[in-house]
Amino acid sequence: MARKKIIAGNWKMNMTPSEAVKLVETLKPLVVNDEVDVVFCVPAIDIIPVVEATKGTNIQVGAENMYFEEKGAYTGEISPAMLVDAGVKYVVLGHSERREYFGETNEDVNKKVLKAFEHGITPIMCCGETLTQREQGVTMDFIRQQVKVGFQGVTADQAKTAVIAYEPIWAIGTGKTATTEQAQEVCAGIRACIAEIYDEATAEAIRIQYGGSVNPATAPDLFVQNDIDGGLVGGASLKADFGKIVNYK
Ligand code: G2H
Repeated sequence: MARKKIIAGNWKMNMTPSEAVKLVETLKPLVVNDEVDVVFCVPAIDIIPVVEATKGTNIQVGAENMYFEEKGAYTGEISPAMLVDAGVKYVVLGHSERREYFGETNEDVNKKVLKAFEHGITPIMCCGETLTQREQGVTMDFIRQQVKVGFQGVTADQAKTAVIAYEPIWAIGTGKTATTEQAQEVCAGIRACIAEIYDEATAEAIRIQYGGSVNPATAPDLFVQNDIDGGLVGGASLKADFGKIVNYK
């Protein structure tokens, strides 16, 4: 069965709650496409107003992070149960900005991935290499490690429903999109890694996005590649461009 594309906005630390509602109202008519899963991953404080504002639409709401404990003395953190109760369906985990600025390790990401599944939230687990790693020719070794550790303890049935976002760090917010060939090559490598960990059926089912300066001009070529099942979109998800990306065909 063909995999359904998933195109997710990653708003990052943008949009106050009132700005978020205005943006949803602008984007609502533009992101209608039943052939694609459309997700808005938004700052924690925007989740409740965005869930409310997207009711009755095809838009699903995601979080940008989550803690791996159930509850307790973890000042400032957000639990999986809080997200579920607020109406969240997806959570971005292990984004390179979380890894770089907040010291998240592959092991932390793995704990979060497991916890998300436990609560029925679909993880969008990010991976990707730096420019130095690409130049040193270790891109796939590095990403395989991120995927293998990130998915430790995840069952095949869970993995089939997961989303992996391949985001080369050198292409994030820089305006440099990886070439279609570069993106397809790594996404195929990630799928092969999933086949090794699990089996072909799991590799065929899991959805792999490309992320990194996706825009309306680059999306069409990227999203028709065999192993690219949509995108995780940052900057362009904050404007009407996101509608064009969702309707990339
Ligand atoms: C990569 C991407 C979204 P942008 O981080 O996750 O952001 O499209 O701005 O490069």
